[in-house]
Amino acid sequence: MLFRIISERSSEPFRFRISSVTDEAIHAIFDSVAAVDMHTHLFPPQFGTLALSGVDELLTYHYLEAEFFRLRTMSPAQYFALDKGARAEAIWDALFLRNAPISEAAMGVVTVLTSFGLEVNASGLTRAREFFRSCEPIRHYSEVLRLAKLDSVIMTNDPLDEHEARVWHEGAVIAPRFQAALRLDRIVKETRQRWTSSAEIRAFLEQWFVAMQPRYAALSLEDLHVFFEESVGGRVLREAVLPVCREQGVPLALMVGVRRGVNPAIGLAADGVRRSDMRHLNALCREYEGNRFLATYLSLENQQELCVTARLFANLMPFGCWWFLNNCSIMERVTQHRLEMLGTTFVAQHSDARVLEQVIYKWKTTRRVVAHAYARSYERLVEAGYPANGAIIHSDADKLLRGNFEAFTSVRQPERLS
Ligand code: RAT
Ligand code: ZN
Repeated sequence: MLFRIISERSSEPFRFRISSVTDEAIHAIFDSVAAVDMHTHLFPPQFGTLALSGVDELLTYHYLEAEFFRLRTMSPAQYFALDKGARAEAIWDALFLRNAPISEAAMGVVTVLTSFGLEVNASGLTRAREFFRSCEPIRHYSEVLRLAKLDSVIMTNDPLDEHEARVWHEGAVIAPRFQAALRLDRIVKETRQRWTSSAEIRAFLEQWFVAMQPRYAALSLEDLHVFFEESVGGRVLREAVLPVCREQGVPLALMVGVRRGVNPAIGLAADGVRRSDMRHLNALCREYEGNRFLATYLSLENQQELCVTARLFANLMPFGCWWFLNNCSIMERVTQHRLEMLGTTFVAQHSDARVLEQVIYKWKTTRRVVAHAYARSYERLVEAGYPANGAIIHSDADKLLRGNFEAFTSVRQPERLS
């Protein structure tokens, strides 16, 4: 694809020559924009053992563990009886030396190692271990965020996790580029054991909103019908979560379509996917118009309906291609479709990284795929007669990778509880 880009603003910081550019220029723009990673499981070093980094952690990522079990070289029970180092060695041998690491997650490890000048070969694991051991943690964090071109990273923070709660209580100064997202899964699940009234849960949430200053609160679930049920979970959501989020001006992120624990034997990889009934999201956006919702759906079948719902409700922001959708081919298709249906009013992607260095490969892929999808639409736009404009492309890239999330989560509109 080749087309001309005309811009009156050649002094823009992204600095590309405005006279004749290909979609390479669009890729360069998407590559240059600093992103916000709005959903990860990363922690800065202040969180001690929760902050995962290095080759053994990369290899024992649950996405790879699931692929390892497919090979049937070892049962899950045998695997989980090993220590972390031995698990990493088994996966390295099976998925990287005996087979081509062709899957998205396996290829990602290759990308990470290559970005540090490391190779995948018989001595590669030993070398990689030496390399990561030699890295000074704080400097290494900055270097990884620089390589991934991330402005900031949003964590997943569970106030009921004792280790985490201790760090927050001790008042540790959290690295400024790491921000909180208050995860509600356990709070909703364990309500009955812990609290006796919605007022108590509201007080608990309010206290943690103050301590964490979360960018959003988040809940993963199989389906949203629970919001409308006469159950303990339903009441907590209606009487505590929704009002507190509204009052504090904090969006609620809904991560929908996960079936937890389908095969518990394989640990963190145990979860599956199911298609959801979109009527509940429609009802939530309509009946709770004072709330803002970020939403991501795990099932490919739900993607079009999510776009349609977002066209109906401006208090809904679709985000990312979550987990089993975070693959090149699906991400491209979903992003293309969102551009066609929503313009640039969505958050293109998050990494879901659990191990620090994963942001390097996940963001490299995201930038490439989102730029590609955008370039395809932009080419048609230029063909339709629109004068191509570098400044607008830059601003669109910024919205998709950072700005839409920032704008949607920054508007604090305090309201009184009724
Ligand atoms: O993508 C993942 O790593 C999953 O295990 C989940 O963490 C999921 O993203 C979630 O946040 O529940
Ligand atoms: Zn996640």
